[in-house]
Amino acid sequence: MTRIVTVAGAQLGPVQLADDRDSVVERMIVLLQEAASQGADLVVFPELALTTFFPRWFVDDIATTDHFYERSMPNAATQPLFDEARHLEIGFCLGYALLEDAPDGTQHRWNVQTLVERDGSIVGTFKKVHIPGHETNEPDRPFQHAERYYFEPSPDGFGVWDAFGGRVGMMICNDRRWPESYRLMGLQGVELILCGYNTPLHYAPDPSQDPLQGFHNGLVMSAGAYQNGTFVVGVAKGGLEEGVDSLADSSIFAPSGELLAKAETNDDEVIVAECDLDWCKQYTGTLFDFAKYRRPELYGPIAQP
Ligand code: CDV
Repeated sequence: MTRIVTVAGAQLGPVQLADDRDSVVERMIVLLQEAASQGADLVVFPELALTTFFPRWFVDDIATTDHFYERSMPNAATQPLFDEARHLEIGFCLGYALLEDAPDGTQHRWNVQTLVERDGSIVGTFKKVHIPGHETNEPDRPFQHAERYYFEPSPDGFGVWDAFGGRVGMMICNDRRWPESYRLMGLQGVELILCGYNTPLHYAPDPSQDPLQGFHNGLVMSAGAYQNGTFVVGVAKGGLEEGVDSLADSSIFAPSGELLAKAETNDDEVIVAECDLDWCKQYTGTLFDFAKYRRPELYGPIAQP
């Protein structure tokens, strides 16, 4: 039996502060329908897809930003997306901010992705592991990247789920730059990694990296795919959002590290690739046969603080 999953990346152009969730969900439904018309089984949306990238602003009272977070998934605003996906028998992966009330009365703010199967059932929700940026206001920057103020890092790490006939993992934006993200999923037999991102083209701590954003984006995902024998799907919210220009370049990489599809615009756009999950075995069963060739007894320092 073949295990071909047709995967679409549903890149979003900018979502401005004035854009409400209903208008964003409408755009996402158009992308979903376009992906379905191209035979997609699974559509991947960007990180924090439902709102503007609010960590670019610092506020003294974090509670004034609660409206950027979802309290449940699905909810009234996203139900039309869930309904249309189920109608089209297409799965999806959605990035958003989640505000959780814990039983002990504490509140938790997470940057998450939820994976939904073709029958509408929720497969799992992944919390971002590597939280970049800063936790206090840095007014000398042209814009903030205060993710470390707005989100806690995941206490769970990288999971892999049985879904879409294969082994599916998730990571979010900055996670894609770390080899450990891919390897931890690789050790769980991952065949398809889904990643949404918002990557401003300007990196204030070292602007010499600005012209390299596209290169680094392709470099890490291609290498992560090859070294772990897995497909990798990276999907951007790109373009000029509230005065901040962000990388588009949504891409799908094969287990060979080869680029299968790449967005051409900075706007709403669908990219599609047929992913034969059995291709992974050509790498995980040969060069990257982990059980045979890894030397974990020598890798201890990697996991030391
Ligand atoms: N949303 C992100 O995680 N962005 C980071 C930027 C700040 C470096 C990224 O790794 O693309």
